[in-house]
Amino acid sequence: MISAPRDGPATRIAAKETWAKAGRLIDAAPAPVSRRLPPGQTLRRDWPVLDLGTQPNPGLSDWRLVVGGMVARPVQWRWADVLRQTSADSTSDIHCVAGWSRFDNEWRGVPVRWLLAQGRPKPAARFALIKGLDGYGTCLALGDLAAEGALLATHWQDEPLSRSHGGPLRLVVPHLYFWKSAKWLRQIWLTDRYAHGTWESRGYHHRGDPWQQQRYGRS
Ligand SMILES: Nc1nc2c(c(=O)[nH]1)N[C@H]1C(S)=C(S)[C@@H](COP(=O)(O)O)O[C@H]1N2
Ligand SMILES: [Mo]
Repeated sequence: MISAPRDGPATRIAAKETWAKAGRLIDAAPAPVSRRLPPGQTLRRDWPVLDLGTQPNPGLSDWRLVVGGMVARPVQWRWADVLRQTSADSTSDIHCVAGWSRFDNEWRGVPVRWLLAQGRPKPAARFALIKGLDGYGTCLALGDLAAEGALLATHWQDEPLSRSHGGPLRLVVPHLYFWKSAKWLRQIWLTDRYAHGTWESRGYHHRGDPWQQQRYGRS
């Protein structure tokens, strides 16, 4: 049974009209930058390029993305398959463990959740080993990889993602330090246990939450 709300739509519309006339919240102070900037970070406007010294340049005809390991239905996409998937926009801030942050990056790509739904992770799958074409690797908990806003990014600020920033396709997991966002994405391998990637094996944190300053160490 649906009971009539005590203040109906007309009352709510009237309230909003009053707020609009009064300019409610317009004069509220914007959130201070520090509330958007995690501890120890410095804001920059440019976008540094960080890699292991090589920038792969895959021909799109040979390009493949593989999702395997503990999945019921392994996925292998060609570039044309990527273009056929659901795409979404997501604006987020970059936080690099090296201490710089960059606000308001407009990404477009395939939601990671969509990709995982194709692969159907087995119940025992808990982590994902991510590999880039340059041999780079990183490891994420499946829950972090499947977070709202996590994308397989094809575009940045309405332009195809440049090769230097990981094009044609990179991972973007905005709530973790940027080293978890593998460039030149090649493979996602689901497992039941954590394994070190490139930076994790060199002392970087297994999770990397910038708000908790999870830069180094394993706990
Ligand atoms: N394949 C690959 N992905 C990678 C890296 C890399 O060297 N290779 N570097 C990581 C690190 S440490 C950071 S800070 C970001 C840098 O991304 P950018 O060059 O687009 O700023 O990519 C991450 N993903
Ligand atoms: Mo980084």
